[in-house]
Amino acid sequence: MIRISEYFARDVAVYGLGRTGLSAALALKAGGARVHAWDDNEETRAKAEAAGIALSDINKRDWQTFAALVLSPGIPYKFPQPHRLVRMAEMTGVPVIGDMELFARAVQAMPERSRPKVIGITGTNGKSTTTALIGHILKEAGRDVRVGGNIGTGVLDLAPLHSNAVYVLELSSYQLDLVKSLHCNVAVMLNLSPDHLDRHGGMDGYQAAKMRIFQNQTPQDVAVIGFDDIYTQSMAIGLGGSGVQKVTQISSTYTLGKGVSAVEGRLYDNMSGKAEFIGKLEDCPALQGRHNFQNAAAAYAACRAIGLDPATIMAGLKTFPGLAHRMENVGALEGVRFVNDSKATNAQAAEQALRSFRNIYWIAGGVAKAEGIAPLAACFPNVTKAYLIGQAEETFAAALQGKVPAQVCGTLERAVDAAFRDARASGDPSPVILLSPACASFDQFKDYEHRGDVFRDLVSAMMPAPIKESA
Ligand code: UMA
Repeated sequence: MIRISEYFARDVAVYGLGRTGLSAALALKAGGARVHAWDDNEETRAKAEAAGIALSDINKRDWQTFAALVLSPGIPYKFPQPHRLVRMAEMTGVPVIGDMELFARAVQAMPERSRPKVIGITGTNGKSTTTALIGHILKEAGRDVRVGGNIGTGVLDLAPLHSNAVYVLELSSYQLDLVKSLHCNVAVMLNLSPDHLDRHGGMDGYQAAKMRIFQNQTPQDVAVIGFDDIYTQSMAIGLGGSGVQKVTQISSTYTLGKGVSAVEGRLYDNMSGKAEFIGKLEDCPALQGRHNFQNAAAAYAACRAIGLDPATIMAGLKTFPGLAHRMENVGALEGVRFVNDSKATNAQAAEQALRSFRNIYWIAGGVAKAEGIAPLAACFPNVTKAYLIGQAEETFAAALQGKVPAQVCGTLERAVDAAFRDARASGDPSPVILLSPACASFDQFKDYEHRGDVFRDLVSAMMPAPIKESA
């Protein structure tokens, strides 16, 4: 745990006691703050109490006494409208911050020479894979590395700050909205496309939240920026021109005049303006597909920025095992393969999986993004039938009408059952049951990890029990 002593002997409200809130409450308590912790969910409150956090209903407290409100990223901050308690904090002049801000300030409070290095990773798609990949490469290279943030481990749950450590942090737009002091020695912006627009009041707000990853960078720092979409292209050009930090462009689409390219999986380092061939990504089993080439190029550039040599990075790319919930094979039964791609919370992310397989029995749905599944039309020929769940099921069924046979299933459990029955009976060569929802999960699950875990459990429950050896 990273102890937070900034609020020693002061009152701090912590609202939301999921991963973020609970770790923040424990870190603040360990640093001597008087923590007033609350969650609207009874079960979550009970878990927090069991972890040693005394509850205090902040709805009924005197807000003038609070030095800060630590807000969980899932609770609306500005849009669609600020949560009632956020408005309360604003009215009483209480700063609203997130766990990432507590981390950032703890780092800034250290003498400059003994601060750990921070690599932040954001973007619409691929940020978890790139975060895990950078963590893996650094670990294999013998670095003291800690991986957390949106990827699943609350940042304050990571091992204590240490001058030789490297913190590799996945940063969501929700988390970036709640951070002011974070200084990333290396900031990675992979790509940008419309996502979470309801939470940011539109694309401008979403982009502005993402841009916060670059705030506080200095000329010694590096911004690694994708060059494959118009949003990040303009960021790369804008930041490059400003000269505030060094900018390394990366691309899986273009052979860049200066930067790191991974076109067709051939990784080239052209950062000095003289192209050097680094390796073929076909030798990296967990990094197939153009989206992964972009992730690999970004990880390469970030690790170079932190001082690793090209051969060490290439060795790490080759041994990367891949990520749970991202095109994860979770089993095969009677010739039917099950793939968990629950992390695909929007159409762009789902497209990667839908392009990678044929004879797909596609489980989709949940809370749809503005673009729905229309951008996936080019992948429909790969889909034999769709099984729709959650809030989006009727809208998706209408979008698929006349293009792909679809069944409205309601729940994931019913979708898995129906898909397996059809896939088994189809006689298709190598059918794949693919959970790649193109939707957020919050209507039926805690988050996309919970959705993927439920899918994995449903698949495991279908597997024949192992034959026990007699004694
Ligand atoms: N709550 C209330 N009142 C409300 C609303 C919520 O009390 O009105 C409570 C809920 O009961 C819950 C807590 O607030 O206990 C919600 O916390 P949270 O949703 O912020 O979840 P955490 O467990 O803290 O997880 C967060 C990230 N979740 C979100 O951003 C939604 C996790 O990212 C992250 O791994 C974790 O912090 C550690 O950093 C998940 C995610 O889905 C994986 N992220 C989104 C994405 O990737 O698209 C952004």
